[in-house]
Amino acid sequence: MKVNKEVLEALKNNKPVVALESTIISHGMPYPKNVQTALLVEKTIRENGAIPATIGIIDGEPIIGMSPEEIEEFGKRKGIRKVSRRDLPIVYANKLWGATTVAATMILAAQAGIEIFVTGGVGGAHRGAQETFDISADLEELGKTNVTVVSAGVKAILDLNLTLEILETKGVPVLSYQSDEFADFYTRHSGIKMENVVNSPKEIAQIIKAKRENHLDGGMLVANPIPEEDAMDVDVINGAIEKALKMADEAGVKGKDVTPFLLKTIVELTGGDSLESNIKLVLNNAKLGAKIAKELTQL
Ligand code: PSU
Ligand code: MN
Repeated sequence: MKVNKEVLEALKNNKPVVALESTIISHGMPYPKNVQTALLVEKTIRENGAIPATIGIIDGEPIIGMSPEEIEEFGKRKGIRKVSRRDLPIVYANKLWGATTVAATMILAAQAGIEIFVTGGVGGAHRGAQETFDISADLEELGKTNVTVVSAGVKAILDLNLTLEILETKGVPVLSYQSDEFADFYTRHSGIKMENVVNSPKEIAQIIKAKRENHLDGGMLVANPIPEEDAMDVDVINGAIEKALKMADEAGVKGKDVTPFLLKTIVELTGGDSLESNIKLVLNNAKLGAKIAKELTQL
C-alpha cells in the first residue's frame, strides 16, 4: 500500500490520524458536492487537531491519504468500483480503481495502523433482511477489525433494530454520543434507547484503550447524532425513504447497488435537502473523530 508521507510521519510519531472512506465520494454523493465535502471533511479534521487519510484504490494499489487531485478524480471518474472486503483481491489483481466502503476502509486503515475512522453512516441490515439476507458486510467487519468508526448512527433506510441485534451478536460495542437515543442519520430520534451513553472524546478514547489492552479484537461504533439545526423533518424524510424503497423494489435494484440507489433517490425526492443534512452530519462526525484520535494519542 502507498501511505502518504504526512500520514506515515504522523503514525510513526504517535500523532492523531483519522481514516476516511471513498465510497461516500464516488457512490454516496453527486459531483461536485462529493468532492467539496470530502475536502471540507479533511479540513475539519485538521482544524480539530488530527491528520486526515482518505483511503481508496488506484490501479490496484491502496492509497492511504489521497491527494486533493486524487479526491477530485474519485469524485468525477465514471465506473469506479464500489469495493467491500470480497472485492479487494479482484481489484488488486486486475489493477482497477476502487472506492472503499466502510468494511474495506476498516481493513486498510487497520493494516496501516489507523484506529479511528470517520464516515456518514455505516451499512447495516436492510428492511426485510429476514427474507433477503441483505446485510452489509460493514457489520461483519465491525465484528472483527480493530477500528473505531464514528458515524451518525445507522441510516434510516435500514432496519435499525435488526442492525443493533446483529452488532450485539458480533460483540461490537455501540457508544451513543451525548444522547440516550440511537442516531438514525437524518434525524436524532430513532426512538431506540441506548445503554452506553458517552459524553466526551476522552471517555471514548479510554474505552478504545481498554479494548486494545485487553485484546478484545473487533471494531467499535460511535453513534453521533446529527446536530438539531441540521436534522430533517421526520415526516419529510420518512416519506422520502418509503417512496425510495418502493422505487428500488419496482426497479429490481439488488446487491451493492441498493444503498447508492436509495441515497440518490432520497436526495432527488427531498429536493436536495437530504444531501445538505448528509454533508452536515459528516462534518459533525469529522469534528468528533479528530478529537477522539487526539485524546487517544494522549492516553
Ligand atoms: N452511508 C452514506 N453514504 C454512503 C455509504 C453509507 O451516507 O455512501 C456507503 C458506505 O461506503 C457503506 C456502504 O460502507 O455505503 C454500504 O453499502 P452496502 O449497504 O452495500 O454494504
Ligand atoms: Mn447489501
